[in-house]
Amino acid sequence: EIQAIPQPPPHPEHGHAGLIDGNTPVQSLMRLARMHGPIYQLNVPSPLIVVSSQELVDEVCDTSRFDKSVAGALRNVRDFTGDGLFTAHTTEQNWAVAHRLLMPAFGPLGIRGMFDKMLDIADQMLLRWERFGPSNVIDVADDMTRMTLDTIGLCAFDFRFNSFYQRELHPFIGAMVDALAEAGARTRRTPEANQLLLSSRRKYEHDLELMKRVADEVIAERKRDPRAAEKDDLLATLLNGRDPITGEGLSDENIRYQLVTFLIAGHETTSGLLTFTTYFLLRNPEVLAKARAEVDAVLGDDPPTVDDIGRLKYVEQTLLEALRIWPTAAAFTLRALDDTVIGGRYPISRRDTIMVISPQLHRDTTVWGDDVESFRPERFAPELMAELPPNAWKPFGNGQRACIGRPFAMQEAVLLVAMMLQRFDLIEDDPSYQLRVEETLTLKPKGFRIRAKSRGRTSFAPRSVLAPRQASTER
Ligand code: FDE
Repeated sequence: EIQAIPQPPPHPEHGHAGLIDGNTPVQSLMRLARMHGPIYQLNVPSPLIVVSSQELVDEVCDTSRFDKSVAGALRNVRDFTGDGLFTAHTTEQNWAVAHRLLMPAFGPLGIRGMFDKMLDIADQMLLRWERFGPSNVIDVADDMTRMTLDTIGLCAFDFRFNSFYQRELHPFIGAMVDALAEAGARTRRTPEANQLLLSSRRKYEHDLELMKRVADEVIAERKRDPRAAEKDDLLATLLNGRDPITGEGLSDENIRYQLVTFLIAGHETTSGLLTFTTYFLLRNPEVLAKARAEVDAVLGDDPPTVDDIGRLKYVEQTLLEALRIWPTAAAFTLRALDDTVIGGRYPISRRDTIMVISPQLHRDTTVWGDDVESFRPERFAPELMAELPPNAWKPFGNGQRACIGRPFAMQEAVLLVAMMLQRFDLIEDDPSYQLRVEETLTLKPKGFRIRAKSRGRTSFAPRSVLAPRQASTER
């Protein structure tokens, strides 16, 4: 029988929008799900249908009936990422062209080729931890953000942000964080208010301009590089690639959008993932001990190699479990291709926006059991994973619009966690720290600090990084 989708009672003055805390929208939506169940509708003012049970999410993940919707905050993010991969509509020609062009660069082979660069940056961070010694307090989110920005910069664009040689985070990060926040805030104001708030508007325009400038600088540096023709990284593909189907390349404007897209998507989420994982490892000493034992067995005293990554199974499981509890890209939006009914009774119009709240999905007790809040990487043992019902774990989104950077992010994260455990004993700076999840479209633990005591294994860099020219002279 057709039934209306439950609607929470609106806030007396501000309607449904008044039920959402602008600083923590995802956590507000999770709270509403706990109160009103796995499907509810908010009119903000257009209908937003929030789903969070495995059963309903499985249904809306059917790509023959539903497609990604670029709605809400994401539509505003188009102000700076345009028809780049993340914010393009699936129907836009540029999505399909860029998808075909960039998939190989981020596939298994492409990622293997980035290993030495990932090691280079990870080593910069850990060398710094060594040099500053065990009394130095490390803001984990801050360092992980430097690490992931430098990694995407070097791997995708052969561009060094050199964040570990600067006191402040690169200005791109501030501009990005503020612009993402404003893109979110704008959905909660009327268009008139957005026009009238002059100072926010100027700041937003300034931030957008800054991101554009960084992208242009990266491109200009490549164009000046006498060895540009030898490079085959993501930037080379963007600049020179031709779509095998249409024979087309990307426009200058679209290349800039892709650059900003990869700089944002390629670091913010992974940085949060690494910070949450560090937090969970420190709060779960038995898990930490098990991960450490694996790292010592696989790596011993040697520098990690690309083939070690696949052997660090339990380390990988800790990351998958961190992504279950706090998936850092916490929501994705869909629309029905035609008017339809889900759950056998809830009518959905083509005009509605459907939102999947992944952290709530990942707390579906019918899938994960009653201990959904406990950090138990054992859940992701291969034999148990094979038994998971479909679409129960969605930290990387869905279907053809799922994360293109997944293998990249996982290789980077496994490598970093392994190197960190190989070389340091980690100590929480403030054991009374209470997890605070900060939201800037992505999620991150706020104010989590540690100290790192060297285990006596010192820095190393792979031969290819120390002597990049050697290989060619040997030929
Ligand atoms: C995408 C993505 C997604 C989906 C979204 C929607 O649907 O809306 C998700 C959920 C994600 N992604 C997540 C994530 C997490 C992590 C850690 C990451 N991610 C990472 C990364 C890195 C890189 C480079 C990236 N990432 C990128 C990306 C891109 C480009 C995209 C879009 C795709 C398409 O085509 O659409 C994504 N990513 Fe991520």
